[in-house]
Amino acid sequence: MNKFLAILLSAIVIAGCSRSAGNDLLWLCDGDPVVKAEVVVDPDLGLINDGFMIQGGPRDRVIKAKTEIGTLYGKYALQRLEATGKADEVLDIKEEPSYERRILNHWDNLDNTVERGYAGWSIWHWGEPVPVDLIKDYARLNASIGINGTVLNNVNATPEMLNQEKLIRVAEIADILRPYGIKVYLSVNFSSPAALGGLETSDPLVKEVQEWWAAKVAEIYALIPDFGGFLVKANSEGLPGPQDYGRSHSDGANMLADALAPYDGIVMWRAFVYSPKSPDRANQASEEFQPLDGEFRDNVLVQIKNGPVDFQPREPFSPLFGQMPKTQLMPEFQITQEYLGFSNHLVYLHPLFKECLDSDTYCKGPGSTIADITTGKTYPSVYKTTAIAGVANIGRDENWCGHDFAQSSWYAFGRMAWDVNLSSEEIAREWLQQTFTSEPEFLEPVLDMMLTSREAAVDYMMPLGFHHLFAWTHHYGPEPWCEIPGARPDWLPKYYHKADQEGVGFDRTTNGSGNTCHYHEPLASMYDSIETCPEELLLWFHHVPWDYEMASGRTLWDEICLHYERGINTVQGYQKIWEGVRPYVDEARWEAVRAKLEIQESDARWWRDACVQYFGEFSGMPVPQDVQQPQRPLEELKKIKLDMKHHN
Ligand code: GCV
Repeated sequence: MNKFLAILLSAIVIAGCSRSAGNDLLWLCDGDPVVKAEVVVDPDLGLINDGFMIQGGPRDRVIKAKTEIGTLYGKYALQRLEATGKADEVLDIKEEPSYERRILNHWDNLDNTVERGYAGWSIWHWGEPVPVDLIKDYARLNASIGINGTVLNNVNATPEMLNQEKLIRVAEIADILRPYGIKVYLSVNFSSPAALGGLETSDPLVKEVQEWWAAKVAEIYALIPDFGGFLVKANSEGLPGPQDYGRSHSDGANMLADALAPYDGIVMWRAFVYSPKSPDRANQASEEFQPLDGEFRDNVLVQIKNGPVDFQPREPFSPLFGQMPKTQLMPEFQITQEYLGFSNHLVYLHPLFKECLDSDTYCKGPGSTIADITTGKTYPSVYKTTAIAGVANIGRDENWCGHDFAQSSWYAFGRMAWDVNLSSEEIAREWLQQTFTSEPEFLEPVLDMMLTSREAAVDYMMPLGFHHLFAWTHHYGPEPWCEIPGARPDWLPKYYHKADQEGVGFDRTTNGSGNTCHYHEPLASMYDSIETCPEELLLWFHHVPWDYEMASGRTLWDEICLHYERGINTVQGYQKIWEGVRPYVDEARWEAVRAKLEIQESDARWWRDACVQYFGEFSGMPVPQDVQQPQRPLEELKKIKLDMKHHN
């Protein structure tokens, strides 16, 4: 038999492009999705995982891969090249994924609400008939950008998720996703043996508990032979975990890993832990996890949020990435905009993601970036697998994400997981071309809008290292004054900004919480000194006098006011850009984005008015003359209480 398992010479209609759920305006659905190429599956090719090659000119084009899924990725890549006008010449492309596992984390609950989801109810339609076409569309979109795994349920997991009835439903979803190369994973609740299985304990070192998990895992694999594994949030924000029994995170993770190992399943154990007792929330993950370096099984990855606190508009990278050289680590990003204006604000997130991945931890000398560590380049012998996670912003909304431009961050997450070296501009450009048009009069200004949008949000929400100034529970608008009787201090903005008459900012230096020591040199010294700390992180690491002279020669106070104004001006500029590109966009999408920009502009002014007036009470300094003065009185803003749920 010919060594090629399959050779197809045909017009290839990309499988599943059914448009059944109103998706004609998404990437890879615009225009006629037909490409001509010979498709070759050759297991002997020198390619990693599901990599592919595209060779030849338009008349003799060949797509080669070791696997069927690799050829599918090749077809999507060729289609993307066609859609972006790059397929007319002779091609010689070889692509291999940066991460082996490229995973979406859905924070979807069994009642179909979505934690921090702003695009409607869960697409899994729990308790309703399986929406086969919708899930196929979801699978196709994800496969087209290389995503190959999905955690179906919230990390705040209910034990009920592991009921047999639920697992049968999960198997049905897995069957729909499989042809697109997407594996299913589940978040599990650590106390499931007691809560669901009726055992007296969920102590990971107790034999009956281990047997319970082994039996549950066997049940799962009988239904889903290619099941990916478990994601676990343990001893975090009230969720149970091994520490409830005096055991460590590694005891808990390894017990689950042993149950999954016979089936090649993995455990993704989250490092998102913080105890109210710790003097600095930013230190907590390192304090708990660094001593466990080297203690985790080969099929465990420790999943770390990009920053040490919680998906803020800007944080330094989590120092934990540089502190566990003997452990497989994976980054977690938040695609859903919990802290970035929900689905109301246009904020393209790739620059935020890339800022983290490109950060040099110096853990093995210069060049030890988070991308290199987590793709296994820095410590190759430690990494048996590699993975990256993004908290999904997907819901049942017609446009999937609530804001047409929020799709771009989903798209960017997938493209980045496939190729960490792609720039924010490359990804944004190709997304715009496939989703809207390649007309330069549209493309260039809108590209500029996307590329500056993250920095604009930092400016109008939390410039210069401010963080967590958000309103209680929903995290939408500003509430730096927030006080909730009896609340955990580290859930309140004052814990983070520490404003007083002298100045503002969290002293995380060696004289303060000591967080700067969690970084390797030269970063530790750089962050520790107010002179050398980058201004964009100044108030993250330092308590700074209001009249401190900034690089511009202005005082800190004046710079704060100017940043807020700059953020507002930038959004007002976006409104003008959007007016200008009206001829290039269909009316429905144009109007939807226009309406969202109006909200964003008004919110930016709300942020400025709230923060400038509130902090002005501490600084005692006036808003500079050349900056627009606040418009709404602080007392009025303090009365705003939004009744926002975790989904809309
Ligand atoms: C899933 C933050 C969010 C929570 C989220 C948590 C986490 O605290 O506000 O909604 O819970 O992060 O990542 O586990």
